[in-house]
Amino acid sequence: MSDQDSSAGQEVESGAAAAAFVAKEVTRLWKEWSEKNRRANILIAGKTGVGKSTLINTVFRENLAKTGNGRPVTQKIEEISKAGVPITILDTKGLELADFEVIRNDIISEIEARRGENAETYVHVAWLCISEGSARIEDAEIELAIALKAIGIKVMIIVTKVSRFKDNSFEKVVREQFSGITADVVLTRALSEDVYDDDDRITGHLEVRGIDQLLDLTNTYLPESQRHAFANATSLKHKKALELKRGEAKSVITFFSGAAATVGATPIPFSDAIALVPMQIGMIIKISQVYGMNVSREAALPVLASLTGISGTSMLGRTIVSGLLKMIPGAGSFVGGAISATTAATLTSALGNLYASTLSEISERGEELQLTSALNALKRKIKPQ
Ligand SMILES: Nc1nc2c(ncn2[C@@H]2O[C@H](COP(=O)(O)OP(=O)(O)O)[C@@H](O)[C@H]2O)c(=O)[nH]1
Ligand SMILES: [Mg+2]
Repeated sequence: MSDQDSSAGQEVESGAAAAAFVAKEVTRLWKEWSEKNRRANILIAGKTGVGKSTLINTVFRENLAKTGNGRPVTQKIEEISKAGVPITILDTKGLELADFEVIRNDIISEIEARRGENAETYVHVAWLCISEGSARIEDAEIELAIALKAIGIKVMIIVTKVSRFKDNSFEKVVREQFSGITADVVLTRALSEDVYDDDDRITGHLEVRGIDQLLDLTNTYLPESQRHAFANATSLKHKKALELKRGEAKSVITFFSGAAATVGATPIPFSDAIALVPMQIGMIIKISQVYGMNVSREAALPVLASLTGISGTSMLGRTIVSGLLKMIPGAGSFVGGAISATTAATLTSALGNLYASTLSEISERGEELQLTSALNALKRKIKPQ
């Protein structure tokens, strides 16, 4: 790097000590963020075959019901989760009338057991699935909705395998029967299908539908601290998912630029430049994760370093920050190793916004998101001054 960089800040900054500082700071910020943003847990109930697994695979990324781990919690409830996807689905096998009592008691006591000390396990919302084709509503379904409501769970009725989205007569019946019990009724079609005439000729095509509305409503019923996890877990196949992810990326940027603004307020044994590195690493990783990328802290550090065209860890912080300052027009300057609160925040949010819009554009093109190529695209966006 240039002479200007080597004269900035302290002359002697041991790479190892700086790296240790960065790691510690990333961990601290990570913890602070994680205390505000927690895992979301959704209960999904309904008769066998109504389309619960299909719905889970459509709504969430990575075909969650298919590829996730299913762990039997009780005889009737299975817990579905997957490493890196911050959502847990409690899938109730069947809702068969013969042993309805057992199933209902199982569900209610499982929900209550999850209300212990650990807020990570709470059930936040319930999706009660009823297939349009069943054409009737069972007393058991209504009873379950009442029991869930009684213990404070928001219940959404999901009508599955819907053929008609306008003037659906079954929807009217559902709304009537569950009036006053449920949070809302959503019509869904989780699989696309061809339409045939009497002679088996294809006469039309029905697209997946209703998922955007399901995402939208579920998001509003979730507590605020679960919305980040929910946005993360949703599949980019859906327009609404991209919208939720964009919103969550914004809150990541606000959080980390806020943290960046406090640089200078806390004395550290290095130049301010190094103090910014944890914010930027944390921010890049969190934004990546919102978009469903499996990026670890360890993986992000060298890639970020390569973004600024250097390798190795010595002088990492200063090099990254001065590199970024050069790349982001109008971010301010970095004189003598000191950065003002405004410059630190502006720099961080400029980087965050550019990165988030890069991911958003890649997603809109339907391309796969991958850290190195995403960061390269970001780098191409940032014009040198
Ligand atoms: N046509 C159509 N079939 C669906 C839809 N959702 C589920 N299915 C089919 O219904 C069957 C049962 O679905 P599944 O998700 O296993 O139901 P679960 O027992 O409630 O988990 C499967 O053959 C699915 O392919 C849908 O929206 N449209
Ligand atoms: Mg299933």
